[in-house]
Amino acid sequence: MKLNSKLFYCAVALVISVAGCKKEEPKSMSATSSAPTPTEKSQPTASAATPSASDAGASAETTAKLAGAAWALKQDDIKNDPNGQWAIQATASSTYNDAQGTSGWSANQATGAPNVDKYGDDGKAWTSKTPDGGIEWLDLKYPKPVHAEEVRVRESFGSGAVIKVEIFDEQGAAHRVWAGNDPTTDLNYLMVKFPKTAFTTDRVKITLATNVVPGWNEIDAVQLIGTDQ
Ligand SMILES: [Ca+2]
Repeated sequence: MKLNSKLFYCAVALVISVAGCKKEEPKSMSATSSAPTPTEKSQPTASAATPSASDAGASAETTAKLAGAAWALKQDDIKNDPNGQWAIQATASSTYNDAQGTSGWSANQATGAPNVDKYGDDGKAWTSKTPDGGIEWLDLKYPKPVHAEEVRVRESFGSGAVIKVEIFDEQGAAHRVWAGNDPTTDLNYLMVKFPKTAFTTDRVKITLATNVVPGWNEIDAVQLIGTDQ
């Protein structure tokens, strides 16, 4: 009996100490394991540029949460931008599986408001016939001609392959508003800002070099920002 109760207390003590250890371990582990998250998802942090996100005292977890909230707010702001329009028609250099009409990955999957919720291969976005073939383009039409000042390309997979953005004037002449190295990563927008155009436009063309980012490069939606005047 005595031995049994001794054993019992020993066991209880052991359980408590183990439980104590267990509690502490995940805590310190979660701090280190969540630390890489903000840097891993550097795009939302960088594009959000929220001063509070870089508060020295903020824990890694808080920073990640703030970055997540900033990302969500940005998505919402863009979706509801009163000067923003989503495409109503689109053609492309090629489509996966030669998709036509509104089939998955067709050019038309890049029309309308964004509808891809998660970074990854998704038929609700446009992609080209081959993943790494090289130059591909997406040509989009908008309901209302505007004096444009920005184009926002929502990339949903294999982000970072856009090399050029053009808009077209009333005479159909192309005006290059951006060319360069696309910094987009994850599910996010390439935001191309430029001085408001004197002409009006209702057409945007996005050119990609699909070979620069291995795998499928998908575009969920493209927004044209501009005003009547
Ligand atoms: Ca889409």
